[in-house]
Amino acid sequence: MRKEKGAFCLFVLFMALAVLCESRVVKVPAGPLVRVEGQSVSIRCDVSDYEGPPEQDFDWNLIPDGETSVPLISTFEPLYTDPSMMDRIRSGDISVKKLADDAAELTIRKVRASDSTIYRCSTPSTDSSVKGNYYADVELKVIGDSLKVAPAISQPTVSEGESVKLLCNISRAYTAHTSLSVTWSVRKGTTSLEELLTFGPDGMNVGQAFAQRYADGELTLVLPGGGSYGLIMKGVKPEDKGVYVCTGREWTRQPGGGKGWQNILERSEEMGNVSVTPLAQSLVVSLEKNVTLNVDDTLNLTCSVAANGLLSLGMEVVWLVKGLSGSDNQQVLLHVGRDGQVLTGSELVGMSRVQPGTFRLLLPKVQPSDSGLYSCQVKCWLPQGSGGWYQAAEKTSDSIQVRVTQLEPDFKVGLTAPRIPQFTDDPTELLCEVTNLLNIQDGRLSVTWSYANVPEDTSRPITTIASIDHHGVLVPGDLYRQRLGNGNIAVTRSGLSTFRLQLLHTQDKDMGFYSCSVAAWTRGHQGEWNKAKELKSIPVEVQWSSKTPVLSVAAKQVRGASTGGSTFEMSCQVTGQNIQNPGYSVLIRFEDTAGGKSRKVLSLSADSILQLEEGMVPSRADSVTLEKTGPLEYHFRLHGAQVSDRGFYYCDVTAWTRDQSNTWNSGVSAESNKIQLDFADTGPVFNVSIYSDSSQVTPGDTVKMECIMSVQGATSNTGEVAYDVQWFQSPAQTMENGAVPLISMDHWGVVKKSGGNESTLCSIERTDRDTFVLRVYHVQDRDMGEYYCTAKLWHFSPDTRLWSEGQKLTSAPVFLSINLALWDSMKNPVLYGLGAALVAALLSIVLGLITSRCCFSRNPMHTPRSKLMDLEMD
Ligand SMILES: *[C@@H]1O[C@H](CO)[C@@H](O)[C@H](O)[C@H]1NC(C)=O
Ligand SMILES: *[C@@H]1O[C@H](CO)[C@@H](O)[C@H](O)[C@H]1NC(C)=O
Ligand SMILES: *[C@@H]1O[C@H](CO)[C@@H](O)[C@H](O)[C@H]1NC(C)=O
Ligand SMILES: *[C@@H]1O[C@H](CO)[C@@H](O)[C@H](O)[C@H]1NC(C)=O
Ligand SMILES: *[C@@H]1O[C@H](CO)[C@@H](O)[C@H](O)[C@H]1NC(C)=O
Ligand SMILES: CC(=O)N[C@H]1CO[C@H](CO)[C@@H](O)[C@@H]1O
Repeated sequence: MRKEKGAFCLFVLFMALAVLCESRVVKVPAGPLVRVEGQSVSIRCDVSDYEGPPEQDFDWNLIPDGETSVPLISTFEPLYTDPSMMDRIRSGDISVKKLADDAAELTIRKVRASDSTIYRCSTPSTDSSVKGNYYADVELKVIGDSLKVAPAISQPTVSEGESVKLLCNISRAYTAHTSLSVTWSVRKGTTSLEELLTFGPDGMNVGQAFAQRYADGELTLVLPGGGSYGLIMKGVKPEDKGVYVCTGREWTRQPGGGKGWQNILERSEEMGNVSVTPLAQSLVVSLEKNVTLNVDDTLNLTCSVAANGLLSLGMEVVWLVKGLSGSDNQQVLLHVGRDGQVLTGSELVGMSRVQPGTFRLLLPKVQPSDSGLYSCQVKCWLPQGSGGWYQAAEKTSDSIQVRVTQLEPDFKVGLTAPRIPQFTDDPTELLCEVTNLLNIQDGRLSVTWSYANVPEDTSRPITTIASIDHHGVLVPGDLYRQRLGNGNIAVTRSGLSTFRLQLLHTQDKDMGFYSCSVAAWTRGHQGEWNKAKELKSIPVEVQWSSKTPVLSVAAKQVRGASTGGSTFEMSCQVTGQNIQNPGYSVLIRFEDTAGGKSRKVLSLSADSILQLEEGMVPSRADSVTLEKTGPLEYHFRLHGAQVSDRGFYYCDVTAWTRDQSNTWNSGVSAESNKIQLDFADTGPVFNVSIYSDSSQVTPGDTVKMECIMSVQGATSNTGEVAYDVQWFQSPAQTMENGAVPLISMDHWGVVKKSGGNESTLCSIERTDRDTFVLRVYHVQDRDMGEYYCTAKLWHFSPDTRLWSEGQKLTSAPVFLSINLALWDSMKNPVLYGLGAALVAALLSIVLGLITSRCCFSRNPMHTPRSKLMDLEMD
């Protein structure tokens, strides 16, 4: 049957060949076919241009060495197979299948390495003649699975904007007839793989999502060769984070010589996690510490930026300032763009880029209004795409405090005491000196003096003595107002920086601690004065041992008056202690009885002015003296002590000190012991003397004779003495024999004349208290003779209020002589005789002068008697 059929086929073939001159063509795919062990391979075999029946048979043989042929399988003969291959045929591993009359396919389900050989497809001839080829060979190569993918990532953590290199090494053992491809892809989160780029086997393919970035040049393929494939991804962004996967594929050409590729091997390896640190996370913007500047200084602030990938960053810097008070708004001081262009800001402010990431702000000539909280804001830009940028992060530094202050005045205060009192009432002088004065410019100083009685005790109030304010006005403290007002305390200023406090009379209560407090005042913006600094001196202690002045006076009797009219003397010795440069005034006081009423007698002032005090009658001024007889000794003398002077005398001494103005100020006083002046009251003592103005009278003249009493021991102003006066004309002896007085006046003023001789005419007159005048009228020769007066003293005792009789005294005699008629007769001869004697005397004088002249001799001249008065002329 087959023969028939074959014959028919051949016939047809023949016919066809006859018509077309055809010849048989057996065709298998072009080889070699490459398969990996275990993979399946199907080899199709076509036959055409044959004669005979349309249905053809196919035999597959193996040609291991090019000559021997090992039958493998046949579509026609089941027993065709070589026994060595039987098992695989039976197991169906190797099979053949008719695809059409003229096509069959050999399939090996799992190729083995040993399957690598030449496979021959042959068709038994149905042709009328042998024409064309009856078989075709194709080589099958079974290779091992040697594909290896070794990925590597340059760094697992990259910063935003940086690049990451995704490296993939692919290797395989067999390279002929196959091609490789490498694919980079990423899995973000749980989503499926996203392809970045595939290289090979023909050309390159970019994943859809990455097309733009590839176009922007952010994906670069690096092919160093040797199976190493790198992909550099630039400008990574946080969303690029994920697990990167590298897939290597081995391709073989599609059977049939088409353009397509068949993937025979594929291997994927996770390259690892790439985590992207956002720029915002690594960006640190900082400013330095707080600054304090003086006016006109330059503000110099440095803003430091730290970030990963600093160099590739574009930075936009904004300097912000906010006033110090909470209500102030933040303002932009300076805004510099990425390209260094100033977007906002005045010309005064400058910013420089010291080095990448370091910006320096300079603001010259700062004013207090520039004080504030400064911060620096940095916006970081990263390149994106072709020439584009995007803002990746923005950070503002902590603000620092800039304080602009005026230069504070500075100085030192020293307090010294040029004068500290040694005694109460001494002057005190304190000097408050300001030194090392800085930054005062047009400022001023004020001073406040204060006093405290204990040092450094805050619980005790400090008393303000006075201030000199910054206008130079003296402001007295309340408690010192009066003493400042009367000049007792002086607060002055000398020069710019020296202040003086003077206490003219330092009192015990002024002892304590004095300090001065100096304040510097500066002008504010509105011209107001502000106290910029105040410093207090260390207190100075004003202290002296407060010795109370002691004054004592000791009186001593120098001469006691034993009788009335005698002299009384006493001295006072003054002892002063703790009195500085004293002067003493001495007052003599008198008391009738010890402890009785005191009268002032006489005083000697500190300036040695003697004064009779009101307790002494002016008429006795000459009776008392007070003298300074030693530095501290005073001498009092009382002449003619009277009864009324009896009593107690003592010194009342006052110590005086001189103040600044040299006037005396009284201090302590002291009284001495009392010295008694006492004597027995013997009544007044007196002398009587007689006086006549004319001792030689001619008869008929009136003669005047005075009986003068001088009284001592009694006050003489109140008529406390009186006299019984008698005039006698007779020799003293006769008087003693009971002569009769010529005339008398008793102490009542009653005049009595002796009645006997009528011829003597006389009168008696009391011209003052102590003078009694006797006048004898028409003297005759019988009136010639001795005259004398007697006087008996009467004195009034204030104690007894009675007149008492005192001594009786007789005066010396006075002689009254009378020129009789003899004198008249002798008058002329005597005158002539005297005249002649005078001429002779003159002549002798002239002669004597001439003689002395001629002889050039000088003889002492006889002084003429100037006065010739002789009352006793017999
Ligand atoms: C990839 O190959 C290069 C050179 O061929 C080699 O230097 C590198 O270490 C390899 N990397 C890996 C991950 O094997
Ligand atoms: C990648 O990171 C994710 C979480 O960040 C983690 O769950 C995963 O296991 C990591 N994969 C690799 C390959 O390290
Ligand atoms: C700067 O000054 C402010 C305000 O006085 C203060 O709170 C801050 O601690 C200061 N900072 C430094 C670094 O001294
Ligand atoms: C600013 O301060 C820095 C140091 O902090 C210094 O090097 C620089 O010279 C200063 N610039 C000016 C203008 O003072
Ligand atoms: C009285 O005179 C005598 C003699 O001249 C004299 O010594 C005496 O002191 C006088 N007495 C008085 C109290 O004056
Ligand atoms: C009383 C008395 O004295 N008489 C005399 C008066 O004067 C004559 C003359 O001188 C005397 O002789 C008296 O004795």
